[in-house]
Amino acid sequence: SIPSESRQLWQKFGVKEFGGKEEFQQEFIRHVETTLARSIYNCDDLAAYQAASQAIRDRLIVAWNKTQQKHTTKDRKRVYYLSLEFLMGRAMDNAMLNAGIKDITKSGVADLGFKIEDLLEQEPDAALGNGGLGRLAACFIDSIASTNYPGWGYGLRYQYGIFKQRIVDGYQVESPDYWLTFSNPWEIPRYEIQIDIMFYGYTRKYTNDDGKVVHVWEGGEQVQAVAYDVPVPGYGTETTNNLRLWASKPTREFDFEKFNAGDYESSVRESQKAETISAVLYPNDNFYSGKELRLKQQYFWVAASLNDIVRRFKKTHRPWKEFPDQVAIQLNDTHPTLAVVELQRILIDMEGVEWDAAWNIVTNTFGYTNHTVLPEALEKWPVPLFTNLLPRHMEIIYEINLFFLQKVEKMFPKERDLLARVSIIEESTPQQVRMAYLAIIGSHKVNGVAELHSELIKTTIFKDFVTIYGPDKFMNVTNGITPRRWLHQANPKLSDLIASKVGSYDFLKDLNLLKKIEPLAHDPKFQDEWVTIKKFNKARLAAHIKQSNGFEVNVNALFDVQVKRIHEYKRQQMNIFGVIHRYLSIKAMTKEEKKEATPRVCIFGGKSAPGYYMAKTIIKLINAVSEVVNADADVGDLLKVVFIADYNVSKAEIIVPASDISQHISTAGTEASGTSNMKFVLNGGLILGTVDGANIEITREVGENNIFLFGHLAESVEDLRHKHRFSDVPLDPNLEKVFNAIESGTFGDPNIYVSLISSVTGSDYYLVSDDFQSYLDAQKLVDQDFKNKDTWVSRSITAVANMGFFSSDRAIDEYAESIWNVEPISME
Ligand code: BZD
Repeated sequence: SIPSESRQLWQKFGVKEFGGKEEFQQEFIRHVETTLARSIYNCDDLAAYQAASQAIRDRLIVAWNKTQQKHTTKDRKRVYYLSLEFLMGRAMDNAMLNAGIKDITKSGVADLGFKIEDLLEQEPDAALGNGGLGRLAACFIDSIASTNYPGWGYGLRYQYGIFKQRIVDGYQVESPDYWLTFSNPWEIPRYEIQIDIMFYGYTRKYTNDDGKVVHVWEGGEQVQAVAYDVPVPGYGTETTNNLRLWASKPTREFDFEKFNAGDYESSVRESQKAETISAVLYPNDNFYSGKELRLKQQYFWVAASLNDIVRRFKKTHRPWKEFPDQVAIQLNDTHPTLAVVELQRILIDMEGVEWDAAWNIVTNTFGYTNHTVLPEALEKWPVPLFTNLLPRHMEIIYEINLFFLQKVEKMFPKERDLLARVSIIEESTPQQVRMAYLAIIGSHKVNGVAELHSELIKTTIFKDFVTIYGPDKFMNVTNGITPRRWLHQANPKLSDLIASKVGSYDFLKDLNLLKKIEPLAHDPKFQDEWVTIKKFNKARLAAHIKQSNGFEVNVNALFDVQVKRIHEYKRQQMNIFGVIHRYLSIKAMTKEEKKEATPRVCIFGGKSAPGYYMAKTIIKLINAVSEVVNADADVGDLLKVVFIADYNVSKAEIIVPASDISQHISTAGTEASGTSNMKFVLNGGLILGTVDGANIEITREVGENNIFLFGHLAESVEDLRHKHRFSDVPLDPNLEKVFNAIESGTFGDPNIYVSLISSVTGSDYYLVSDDFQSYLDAQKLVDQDFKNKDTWVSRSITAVANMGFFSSDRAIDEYAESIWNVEPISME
């Protein structure tokens, strides 16, 4: 470290926070001229974005360094959030906001000839996630920093994020999202942090001089993990935490040998192979496909992260039993479950800790969050594949399973079936490793993400484990969203209006303060301002639609939005069938009736997994309906159908504030929580939804009058499915009319939709027909209620006023208190 006589100099010239606009401008120009090697003559918006982000980045790094130093000196327990996905979106606006330099930058770049909005548009989304799970991780690390918890995220630095979606001839077409073309100013490469990761090979054991059996794993393939750090600034605090993303690189020795031997080609091939590990994000959400490369990704990331965490712990020279007092690790779904096995392996094979002591440490360290009850989403790895890739881990899993089953047998000696049901190994051909069971057994707490979901996991997929461990191991932490991005950044006008009424922006840190606007729900002036802002946001979206889809939509129409991953359980098919029903009704209307009708713009958006045929068919149908309806002169402004291509975080920031109604209409019991439902309501839209996921808690908070609920309840779903399987259930008559229209070719070649229709006329697993009438009734009510502008706006205000609970800050406090046992560290 630096000798004390030199330190003054370091302090004197250390990078400081911006004193004002001019210092920002100076830094901006310095980066244009040196970092980018450009000048006043060739600085376009992209270069200006890059220079501005470099200037902001420098400040983030200063805060980052300070925070890390503070956390190291304080030496308190940290939390590590392991997630294969962090769907961050753009960083610049958030960085300016959280660093408190938004005004400086905005007017700073304006003086220099740029508009801040244009610069922000230059940034590609960091789209390292599929949907809700990845976005939740992004909201959570924002909240961990904003509430001053010492916490790091660990993930993979994919070179390709979620694919880009185009619509060609009505179909989804995917192309790669290479988001690193112009380099990424928001990451700090840490080439010095390199960790060797092994795969394949074999295991052997021997007895050492002390008579102890030692297990050795000799890997067959080695790659290196290189760290890239992304600073995560908290809002209204100096705390800047770290998101560490791993990239895979070939090991130098390995490369060198072959190269030296003259085998250039295979040397290059091998090194490319190493890089493929972290190359691409798997584009499935809520679907498991057992690909070896995916398991490799999981182990690569888990092993690198644990090595890092353990190294940090060892620096403190504490005894191993104190590990769980210093480290909490949260498993975001089962994707990082190998961490349980890897920590056990490090402790027993590398550090010589006894099995029981090690296992105690492991289980006290981990918590596991479940995000789904859908059977097709539960990870199960074939034992042969697993054994080949990770032979030592497989042995340890067998051992964990043996001890667990022995315990269960002792507790329930008469229940032979129970053992087979809860075994980590499923006795199928081939055998499978049930990752969720391993995660439960290896953690001290298991949580669901909304009340209903947390109850469901206890009574269905994890029922036996409640019998074994008792109910206290299982809990609920309802999801939340960060109000910084999802209110202030996405909807600055609404945020400003609220601030002007409640006296400050403190609600962005304590969302319960929104309650203060409730008395204004019937205040005509406030209502006017509220409505004006909604109109503005609708016009902003309409401009986007004009640009991307090429047609105008009427901003006075009701904007009805469903944007999320396309999945049968989310029931976009029911929505588009409803749109067709509306279209047919309009066609049958008299002139007088048309005058009374509520005009609607039905907006869809979302990606389908590339291999998900049914989801792709739904996209095609939406686009086919859009084409017919939008061109039909009989319909005019009464109905427009829009599919917004390539839905992502930055598009969500435009779409969410513009909704009057948003749809969250999953079959009851299938959507674990949903988080966009929270975003829409926070922005003054009302929900049309089923009694599912967080819709239930949103209803409790905002009041039954301020949400449109419909459909069967979760408790009836099983019976209904049973009926479909074992008797003839007549198709809903309105749905039949819709199907007749599709089958008669109203929306193009009906052959395209045969399987989509028979999924409903057949077993109707998602109960589209059962819920259809109730859905149409709810839609009718929406149409009627929207005409009454006064009540509509007061409902919108009341709903927003009661959304405080859904801040991810609250969710993080709950995790910290009841699972992690970590405390905030103030930066003062
Ligand atoms: O997680 C989603 C659930 O479907 C939502 O109900 C919930 O609100 C969010 C956050 O808890 N799950 C996912 O988004 N899941 C995935 O994206 C995913 C990705 C890979 C593999 C399995 C699932």
